[in-house]
Amino acid sequence: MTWVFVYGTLKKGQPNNYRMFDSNNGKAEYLGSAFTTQKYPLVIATEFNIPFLLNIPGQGHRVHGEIYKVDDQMLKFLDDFESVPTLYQRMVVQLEVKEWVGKTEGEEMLSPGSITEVSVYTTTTYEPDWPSLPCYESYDSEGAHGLKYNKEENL
Ligand code: PCA
Repeated sequence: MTWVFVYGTLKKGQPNNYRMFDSNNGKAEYLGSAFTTQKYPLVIATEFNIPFLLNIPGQGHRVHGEIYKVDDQMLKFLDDFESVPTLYQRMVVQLEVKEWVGKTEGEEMLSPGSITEVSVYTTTTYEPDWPSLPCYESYDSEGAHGLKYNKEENL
């Protein structure tokens, strides 16, 4: 089992969340919500309006997202889906817990305010203009930015 922090289209209410609850892809369980302890730029880029957390700590906002526990099959699915290592790279990020609902037996219980380290799909290889794009604290495909995610098939 691996914990994954999602901040983009995999969050609840976002276009790819259902993929984590398709049993053909493996298993995922929502554990809680959190913010990155450091600031990162969360930008929306490419013609497909894809959200990317750029690995530039100290720039942007503390990014809001959700922590899921996933089995090895789901982790493999997500790595393929996110085109690791070309489009995204999975790295560990430090988080401050906001809400915790995970209750699985034997599972660590985290209270709001506690600090944990979790895997996240970030990107270290980006176009030169991406760091100067507008940054968001919490991604919403339907947000006021008008940049609706439009690549449901392949990403
Ligand atoms: N999917 C991953 C990375 C960005 C995206 O759209 C996520 O939701 O965290």
